[in-house]
Amino acid sequence: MKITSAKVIVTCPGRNFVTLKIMTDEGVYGVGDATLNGRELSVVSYLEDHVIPCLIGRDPHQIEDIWQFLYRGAYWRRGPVTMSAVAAVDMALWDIKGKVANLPVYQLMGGKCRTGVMVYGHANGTSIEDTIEVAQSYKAMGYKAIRIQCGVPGLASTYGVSKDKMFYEPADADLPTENVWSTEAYMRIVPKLFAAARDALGDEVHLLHDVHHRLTPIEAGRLGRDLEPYRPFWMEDAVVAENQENFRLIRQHTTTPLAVGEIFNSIWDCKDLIQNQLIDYIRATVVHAGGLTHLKKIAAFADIYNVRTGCHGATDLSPVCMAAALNFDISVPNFGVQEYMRHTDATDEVFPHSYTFDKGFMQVNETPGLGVDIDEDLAAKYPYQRAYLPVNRLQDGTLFNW
Ligand code: GCO
Ligand code: MG
Repeated sequence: MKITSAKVIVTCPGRNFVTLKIMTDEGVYGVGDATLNGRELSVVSYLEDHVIPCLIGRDPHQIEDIWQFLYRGAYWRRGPVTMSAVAAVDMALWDIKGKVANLPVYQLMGGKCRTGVMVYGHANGTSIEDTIEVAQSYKAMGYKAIRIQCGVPGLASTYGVSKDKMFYEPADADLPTENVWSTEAYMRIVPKLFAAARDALGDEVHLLHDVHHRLTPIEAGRLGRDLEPYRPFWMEDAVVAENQENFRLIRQHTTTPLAVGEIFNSIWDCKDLIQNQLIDYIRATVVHAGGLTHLKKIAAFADIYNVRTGCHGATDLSPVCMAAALNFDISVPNFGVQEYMRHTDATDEVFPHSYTFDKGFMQVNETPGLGVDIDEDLAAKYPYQRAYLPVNRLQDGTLFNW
């Protein structure tokens, strides 16, 4: 079997998605997600100019060898652009292998380890009351795990809080919007949000929270401790993760479980945090961490240290990535939870898929391959629109982490 051609499809059914489609001499094709929010066209160029020419004529069954070729063979390793491109190829090749074998990809990765994939939804609102109301509606939809984020008094806008209650999309302008941040105000409101949420939602639902890289380690230690009485499932991205020593300090001050890694792109970003048991959940995800081939290795390494998976699953990860993630989640022993933000109807129409949601769990179903496709005619109706994530400043104007 040989790869005969490949193409990159960019579409914007409400937000931008980049998809790689690999064709073979046997007529079977595979799809892979290559979306990197706010930097989409760099991955398009990386694929078109530097990856696709190297794929033609190769045997699509040699997934590991092609992965190694693209990773080691570039000489310049890692980084979000490279690893998203490698991931797209990897996903498409697993899709092809599954279709040829007439099996869903999870069967090729060892079969089901569980009956369904627990997902968490996003409840957000400008006030605590609004957030609780939305969280109640998630609970009513059957969600067992809910991320709660609310507006911060005195700040005009905050990450994680959107106008549309069901579809959160932070890449909102053709040049970055500027947000303003106050750590003090944020640290005052979050424990109140958790107290109200536990009270209103009861003991059983898992409550999650994303700090979005905003705190120093000692502030994160404090927030983690303040949240302990409400037993959060996790506190995510409490600090920036470039200096991973940061997490040691947080660990000294709180037993609130820690999650990190949505912006990690290889096992080397995860290694020290995992082997020193400084985190509880690793959020590396299929599209940004080198595909299923690489994410399997990260998960296997994490398993040794009791770290569980919690794959990133925001709306900027296309249904192709979601399908791949669900095949991964159902088959990996140390699965924790999967983020699921739901795509809009327009996106779901461009990417027909077989995965389904029922009572807080997702099912991958039995479609051979990844179980997802792209409707190219429909995709062509939604041309690319430049969109950036916001930037963030402190109240005195200092540029900060978004
Ligand atoms: C999350 C995230 C996202 C990111 C977004 C950036 O936990 O879901 O932090 O909402 O901000 O994916 O592109
Ligand atoms: Mg996050």
